[in-house]
Amino acid sequence: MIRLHHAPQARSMRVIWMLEELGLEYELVSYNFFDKSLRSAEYKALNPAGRVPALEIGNGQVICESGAAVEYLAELGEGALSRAPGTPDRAEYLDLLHYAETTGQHCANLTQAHIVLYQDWMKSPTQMGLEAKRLAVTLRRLEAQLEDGRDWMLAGGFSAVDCALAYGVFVGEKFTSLDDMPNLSAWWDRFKARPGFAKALPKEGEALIYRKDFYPPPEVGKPEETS
Ligand SMILES: N[C@@H](CCC(=O)N[C@@H](CS)C(=O)NCC(=O)O)C(=O)O
Repeated sequence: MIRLHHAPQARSMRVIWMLEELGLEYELVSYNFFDKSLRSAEYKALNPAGRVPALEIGNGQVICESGAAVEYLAELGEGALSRAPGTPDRAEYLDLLHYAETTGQHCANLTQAHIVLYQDWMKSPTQMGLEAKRLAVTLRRLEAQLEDGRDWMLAGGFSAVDCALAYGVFVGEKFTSLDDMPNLSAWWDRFKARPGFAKALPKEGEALIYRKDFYPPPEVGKPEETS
């Protein structure tokens, strides 16, 4: 039995979406992102970096990178969510699958800046503003990807790429507006309408990383404007 170690609103959502899309049976073990349970010796035996996801796939094997887990799952069975070597979408498939972490890193940096660094003196407004802008730039590449009217990120149809990128949009819209990205907003609506989408959302009573819908970047003036 596949077992997924997960924290609500974290990158492990990508893996839940894949498992749901594939209709695979799995056990979900949910952790509180803040209570240090990801730092326990027991958990670190699974994922030495103390992060989620950790995907137990049997025979003692564990995948600790969400992108690798998504790719591994995509290749199971008929491989319907993957794009095999030699197929027309292959290069774009790999590129976007890994691009998910380019969006993800800004989400992680912004989460740290707005939430993990909880005291004002810990925060850098300059860095927060810059990260929000850099996140928006990465999302605009996805807006352009959909410019030709396709429904999903690859012209050939829904794939693991959509599941991988969805985390960056789920968290990304908490830090930057999608209002000027109509293609991406419509893609996001389509993604949220898929039957497996809600399975990755936090359950009643689970600790949330994000308690607000939106975390605006702080106002930062240039030195000459503030003096
Ligand atoms: N590149 C890794 C990053 C994993 C990662 O940093 N996960 C975050 C949650 S989104 C985490 O577990 N953070 C806990 C921590 O940094 O203490 C992946 O894609 O799986």
